[in-house]
Amino acid sequence: MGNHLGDMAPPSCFLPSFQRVHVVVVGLDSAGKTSLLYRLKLKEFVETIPTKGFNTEKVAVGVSRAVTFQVWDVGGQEKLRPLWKSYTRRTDGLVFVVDASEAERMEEARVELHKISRSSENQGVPVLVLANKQDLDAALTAGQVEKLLAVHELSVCTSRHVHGCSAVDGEGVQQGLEKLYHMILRRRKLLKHSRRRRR
Ligand SMILES: Nc1nc2c(ncn2[C@@H]2O[C@H](COP(=O)(O)OP(=O)(O)O)[C@@H](O)[C@H]2O)c(=O)[nH]1
Ligand SMILES: [Mg+2]
Repeated sequence: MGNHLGDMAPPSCFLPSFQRVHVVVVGLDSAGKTSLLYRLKLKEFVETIPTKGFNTEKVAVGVSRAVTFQVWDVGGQEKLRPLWKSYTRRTDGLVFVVDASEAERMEEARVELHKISRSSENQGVPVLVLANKQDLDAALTAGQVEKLLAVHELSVCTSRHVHGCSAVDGEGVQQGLEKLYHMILRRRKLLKHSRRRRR
């Protein structure tokens, strides 16, 4: 799967739109972000190469596949993480992917999750944590991942959900994104109401 260059300007079609749903997938290197993107796009597991910049695809979400998400998958290596902010600017939702079989990297993941979610532009942006690689015996459950990432310590104005999944067999991927979609809709409604009240 082709990698786009990381130093390209973030896309201009990133502006908020009520027709489109923009979602950015971040997380440590090797968590399975690109595999999840192509599982959603192609409905199969594909071998990936480490992402140097980003990949982006339109994917259909929901039981009826009625909602189209533009999903941005951003490289997770340490040197690429400062770029996450450029992609999450004005995003509708954040997907934070963790390799649930790597308990020893949960602390590193916790730090990055809190950093990106707390950044000023992402205040209140709904967060879906995907505890990926549930097909492996060593995988921690969604509940265990939730605790280790201290998800309850995210800002109270951030709706969040932790879902177990596997890019290999596709379990839990669509369900997780549907949950994110509902959180995004709820936030849009709240923002609309508060704008009306201010007028
Ligand atoms: N067992 C298992 N391996 C996975 C899964 N998702 C990704 N991988 C593997 O994990 C490695 C990193 O995946 P990749 O999608 O490139 O991770 P990224 O760096 O987060 O984009 C690859 O060897 C994948 O084949 C999964 O759900 N289960
Ligand atoms: Mg990748």
